[in-house]
Amino acid sequence: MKVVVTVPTYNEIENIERLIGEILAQDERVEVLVADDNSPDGTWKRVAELGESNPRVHLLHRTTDRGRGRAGRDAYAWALEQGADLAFEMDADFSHHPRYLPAMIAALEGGADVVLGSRQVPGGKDIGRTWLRRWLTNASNLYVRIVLGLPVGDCNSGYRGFRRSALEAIDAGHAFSPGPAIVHELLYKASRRKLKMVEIPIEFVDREEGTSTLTFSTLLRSYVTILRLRWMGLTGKLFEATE
Ligand SMILES: Nc1nc2c(ncn2[C@@H]2O[C@H](COP(=O)(O)OP(=O)(O)OP(=O)(O)O)[C@@H](O)[C@H]2O)c(=O)[nH]1
Ligand SMILES: [Mg+2]
Repeated sequence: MKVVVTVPTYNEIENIERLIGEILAQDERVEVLVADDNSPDGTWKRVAELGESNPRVHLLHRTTDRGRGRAGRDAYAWALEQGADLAFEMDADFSHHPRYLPAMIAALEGGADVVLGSRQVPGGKDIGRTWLRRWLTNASNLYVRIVLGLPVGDCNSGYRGFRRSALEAIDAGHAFSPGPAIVHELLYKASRRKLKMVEIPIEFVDREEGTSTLTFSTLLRSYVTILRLRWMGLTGKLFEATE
């Protein structure tokens, strides 16, 4: 069985090497794909070097069309092309710890189509964030859950895994969200396809190294995108749109 763990990166030089090491240590079937947008700090160079000596490490070096969503889309397309049976996505900043991967893999092997690393199920936690950031996360989570009618607790989780059939059912390789809203787009599509979703509790730890790419305008834009997603779902356009 082939398991691909994809990691979108932008300026994650402080995290990437240790992260890759810890991901690979979780399960010998795992391969890593880093989808880097030509990070000025040279994250992609480090990954390329690691890939030279380790065939389980792969780099998707993107030089145009920068974006968290674009990188995610291309990473899923790559995983499908390479024949992955299971594909995961996680952040590079250790907010999503690799130690949860075995339980997430087991959930997919046990029959789930989609698995989420979740802060919003018993045992899940949000650590090291300011109350304001936690409040923002909770409020935005509630908003997304209500507007899109999602059957899960943690709608904002970017830590997730899919069976191949699920990725195909939602056509993840052609996701249209350019930015972080790809997280919601794919979840909404999965729910519209009635895929079986399972949440695994995680302790979400705030970024310690590197800098955040989250800005207020990105946040606002993603609220509008949620409404757009809902509109597309209502008008039957959700699965027609690509880019
Ligand atoms: N390829 C690519 N990856 C990105 C881009 N923006 C962010 N990322 C990566 O996406 C993941 C999530 O981004 P974060 O900066 O951690 O966003 P966040 O978790 O909302 O905010 P902080 O943890 O506070 O920084 C990280 O692995 C980033 O390196 C981008 O434009 N292109
Ligand atoms: Mg982060």
